[in-house]
Amino acid sequence: MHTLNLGILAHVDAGKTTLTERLLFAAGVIDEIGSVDDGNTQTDSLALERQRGITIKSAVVSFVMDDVTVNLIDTPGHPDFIAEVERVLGVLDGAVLVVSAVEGVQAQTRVLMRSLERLEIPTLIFANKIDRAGSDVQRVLRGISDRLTPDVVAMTSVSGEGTRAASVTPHGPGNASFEARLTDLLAERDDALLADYVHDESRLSHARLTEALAVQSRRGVVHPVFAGSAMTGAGIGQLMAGITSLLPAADRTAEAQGPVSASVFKVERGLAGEKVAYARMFSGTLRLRDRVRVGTGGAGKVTAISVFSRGGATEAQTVVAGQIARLWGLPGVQIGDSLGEPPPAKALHHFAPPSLETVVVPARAADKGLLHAALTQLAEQDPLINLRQDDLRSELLMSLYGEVQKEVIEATLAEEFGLAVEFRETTTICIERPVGSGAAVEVIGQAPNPFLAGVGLRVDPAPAGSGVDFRLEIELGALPFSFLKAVMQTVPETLGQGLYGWQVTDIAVTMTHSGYYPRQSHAHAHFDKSMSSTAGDFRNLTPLVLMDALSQAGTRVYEPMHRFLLEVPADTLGAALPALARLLAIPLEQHTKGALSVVEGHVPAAAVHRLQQLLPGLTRGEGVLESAFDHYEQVRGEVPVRPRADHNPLNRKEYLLRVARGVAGF
Ligand SMILES: Nc1nc2c(ncn2[C@@H]2O[C@H](COP(=O)(O)OP(=O)(O)OP(=O)(O)O)[C@@H](O)[C@H]2O)c(=O)[nH]1
Ligand SMILES: [Mg+2]
Repeated sequence: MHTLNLGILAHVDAGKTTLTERLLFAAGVIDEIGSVDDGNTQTDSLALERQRGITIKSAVVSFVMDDVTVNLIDTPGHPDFIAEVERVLGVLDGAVLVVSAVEGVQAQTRVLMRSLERLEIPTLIFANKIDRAGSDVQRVLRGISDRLTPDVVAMTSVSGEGTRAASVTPHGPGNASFEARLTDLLAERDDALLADYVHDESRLSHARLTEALAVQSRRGVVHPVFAGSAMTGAGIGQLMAGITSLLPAADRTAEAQGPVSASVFKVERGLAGEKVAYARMFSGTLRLRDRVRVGTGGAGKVTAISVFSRGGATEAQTVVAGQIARLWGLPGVQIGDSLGEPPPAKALHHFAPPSLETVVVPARAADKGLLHAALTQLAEQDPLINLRQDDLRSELLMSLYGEVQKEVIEATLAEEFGLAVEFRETTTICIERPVGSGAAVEVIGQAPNPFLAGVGLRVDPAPAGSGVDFRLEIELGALPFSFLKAVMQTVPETLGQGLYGWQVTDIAVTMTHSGYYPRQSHAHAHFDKSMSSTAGDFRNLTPLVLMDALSQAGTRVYEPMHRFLLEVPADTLGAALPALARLLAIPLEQHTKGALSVVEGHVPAAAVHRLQQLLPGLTRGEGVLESAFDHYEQVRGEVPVRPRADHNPLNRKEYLLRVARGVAGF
């Protein structure tokens, strides 16, 4: 049996969930087609998805076609949930990118296609909604060639477009223009084909071309385009044939013998509140009661398995290479973890970090504890919901992608946890980087050092993207390992808040000095803490020294910048450009494309939502904005300061007072 892990991706409302439903029906898994509008589809199963008619979480279903088990992952199209899509990208063998035949290629379609190409995921394109008024597949095909990729070929022709009777005919043998297009496209990357073509044109049979198309499509270098309607079923047969013949469905039995290697792309809570991990097996066989390494640290024992096949997931004893399973018994598991050996690098993917942060406040003050517990649980299912506690102001902060995600979290808290919340002060998440170098030393036994520890640290700027780099300039063994560990753990914790309260990054911290009193006691007496260093002394002293060094080095605050692409009707550009300037956007390129003006550049993440709101008014509702995180840039104008949230003060006196009160340290 062959398997194919297939993602359905598209911009919001293109018809992914409806197409999923249609494919399940065509494969005989369901007898009736559910509808997004009635809230009864297989994959939009969350109450919130059904109410809103949008997909929020990725969902897996499965069907068998010919001799291929297809595990289909329906993904959300809204950009606020892009993290769901990116996680799924790492486990796919192939994808169907859906484009609406009415709305055509959208900004989000381009974002998705770029990721699919970057990860070399073989992708078919499906122009959906040919039954709807306004459908224009030819225009969409041109849009695809111009804006997505030129390496495409239309596999079908459409008649009766824009009506319920719209139908689709596959291009077959004898269709000269189709074969000419195939020859052109395929010969570019196939020397043998090119030679035959040059040598004797008649030798390129339809079968030969179809085979070459399958080879190049499975390699992800050309993209066959299908058309149809998920609603009426037109064109679905052709698409299904394409899925099995043009994507790399493979017999992965041989890989089942290898070492266990899987990737977790989704975590949810089971009926009893237990964690359930969705994992795609890349190699090996995982059996019930097997112990498996989870991520780089822990391990867990698999207590139940259910494997996706012929419909939903069914209980199983084993899961093998190529399959997707739901796994129980891994309490520490998180999205993005590998199980066993780390899977091929493609499965490990970095997401643009969320760039917003908001304060969450329970409507009833008494619910604070409950809110913390609920958000912690949500954050487990979505590792990008970063929770942060502001101890001084006693507030909870949460990181976010956008406003729709915020609404969804609010509704989830209300429905699943019975909690009403308010969001206050949405701000951008900045970072700090050191400007120069700085050093500080506290010697053991020398006032004013109040701790039985000696620590010297130097900080230096490090390359962008390098994070926190800890180095040693003391001799290895000069400090007992438990003390060194205490310092190494405390450094990144302390750097969680720099001079302006933001996370300090791209910094090298070098330990230049150490000192400790060995474990000692008076004769015949017990261990005497007043004479012997403890790890706690090092944990308490390190922030003091590090912040001293950092103050000397100085830091600058950087804000997240998005790369944007703005398409507006040319006559509205005059109104759009001043708005961009007011929002501190930096246009880098500008050109016209037919009746459209295209502007590309950088814009502060903080301004993206505002720009999105202004756009319809500025462009008669026709402007399209695509934006994604690009880099950090030094804040222009007033430097934002984040309220300090913990035991990590700037000044020594305040810090020592807090240590004395037992607030700081351990
Ligand atoms: N006329 C017509 N309507 C369709 C077709 N496919 C989907 N729709 C409608 O388009 C709307 C969106 O469909 P969905 O299947 O939810 O789209 P989606 O891509 O899953 O949306 P998100 O998951 O929220 O991004 C619904 O109202 C569907 O009924 C189609 O082929 N023809
Ligand atoms: Mg959907």
